[in-house]
Amino acid sequence: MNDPSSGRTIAAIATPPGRGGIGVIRVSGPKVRAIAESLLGAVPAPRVATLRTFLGADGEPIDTGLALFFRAPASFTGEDTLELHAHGGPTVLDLLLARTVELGASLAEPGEFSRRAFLNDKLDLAQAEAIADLIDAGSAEAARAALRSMRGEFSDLVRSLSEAVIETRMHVEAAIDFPEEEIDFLADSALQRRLENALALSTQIGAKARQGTLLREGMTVVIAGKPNAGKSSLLNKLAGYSAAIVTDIPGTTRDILRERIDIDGMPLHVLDTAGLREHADVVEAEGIRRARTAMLEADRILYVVDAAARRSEEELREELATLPNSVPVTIIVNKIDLIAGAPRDEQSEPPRLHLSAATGDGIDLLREHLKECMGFQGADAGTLSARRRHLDALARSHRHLEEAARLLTEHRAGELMAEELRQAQHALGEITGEFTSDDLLGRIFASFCIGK
Ligand SMILES: Nc1nc2c(ncn2[C@@H]2O[C@H](COP(=O)(O)OP(=O)(O)O)[C@@H](O)[C@H]2O)c(=O)[nH]1
Ligand SMILES: [Mg+2]
Repeated sequence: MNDPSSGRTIAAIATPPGRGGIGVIRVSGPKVRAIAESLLGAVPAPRVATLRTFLGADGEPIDTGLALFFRAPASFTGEDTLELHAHGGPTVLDLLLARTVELGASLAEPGEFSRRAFLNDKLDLAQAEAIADLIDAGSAEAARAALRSMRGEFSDLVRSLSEAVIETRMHVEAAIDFPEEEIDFLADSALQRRLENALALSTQIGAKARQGTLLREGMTVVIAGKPNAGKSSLLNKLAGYSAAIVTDIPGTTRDILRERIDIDGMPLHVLDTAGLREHADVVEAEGIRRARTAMLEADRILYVVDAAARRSEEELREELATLPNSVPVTIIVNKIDLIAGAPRDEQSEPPRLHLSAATGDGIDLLREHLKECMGFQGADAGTLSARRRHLDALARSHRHLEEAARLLTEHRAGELMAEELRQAQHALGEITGEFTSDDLLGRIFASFCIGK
């Protein structure tokens, strides 16, 4: 183990503060056996729950409860570990914790158990992060996704990509080793195929990870469209109260309004913006500028059009063309009540929903649609949990792969390609924690709870 603090034996109350049926103290490290002998009279048989009296310094009982001993390396942390399941009152747990400290343990830092598990190769970094995500999950769907990642499904995908990159890199390095045949090696169509496969896999994993992040952090949705299309009315309907001012005067909304909305436990950040039009006054023009900036940072744009103010498909296409092309769009055909239309979800590309923000008809379709966009696809869709950090690393890796592909087709530059591939591999290693700085590890684990 290369953790400088690993010689310590750590202890913490692993259950949340307050009163409960039981409370759990967790102890891990080299002194666990000695602590167990003093506190319980003997080290319990490994992995067998045993009813014990927990003894104080004077031999007086503090509590009775279950003791569970895990022998290294067959424990969560990989070290000797003891769990004491006591009665869940703050005084009892504090006394027990103080007793373990008297016996040589020190108080665990946030995430220290998980950190040890990581350092002892019990789990990789993405799996450790998924534990925290599971604990923090705001919906059943998010919890399922976190569980899949915790079990290693996300890491396995990243590793398969990493292996594809390594194979490609080996091919390129073989070429460099035989300079006189380098061009032939690099011209091999197998290499081209390897790179293409790696890029395809990278795109696929990137999409999955992105979905996972949305599920965890919630997605940011910007409502945009022309003045009076009903953007603010839509925000109000989604929020369930009158958050934004609605009038029939075009240009009512100027500043951006933000609302956090929950759909079945999944967080959604909805931004209402100034209507997009030309010839606005100074204030409104600033609002429009902000609307465009917000759109650039959005996970999705809801582009609202007025069903009653007929526009040709051509016009609509022109309007859509002014939106940032990197952000997915859903078209909201609003005010169907004015044309006696029925709410519906056109399964088109881009998706198009017909609804009325005034009557609320079709809002349920929009909620379902947004849930789907966030990765809520039913119980066995296989969504994984992921974090921004993973997305960043995947994006960097992808850029290096693209650069490698460019170097291959345009220059047949083996050395440069090998370097790009090495960097792609390195970025992927950051996800699983193969390559990470102590600094980053510190930051990640510090955000965990105590006792985890
Ligand atoms: N009939 C009808 N009127 C609507 C609907 N949505 C909005 N409006 C009206 O359209 C006008 C502009 O609405 P508002 O939400 O302020 O539009 P914004 O400028 O896009 O924010 C207001 O008079 C609203 O009452 C709708 O679904 N049906
Ligand atoms: Mg408005």
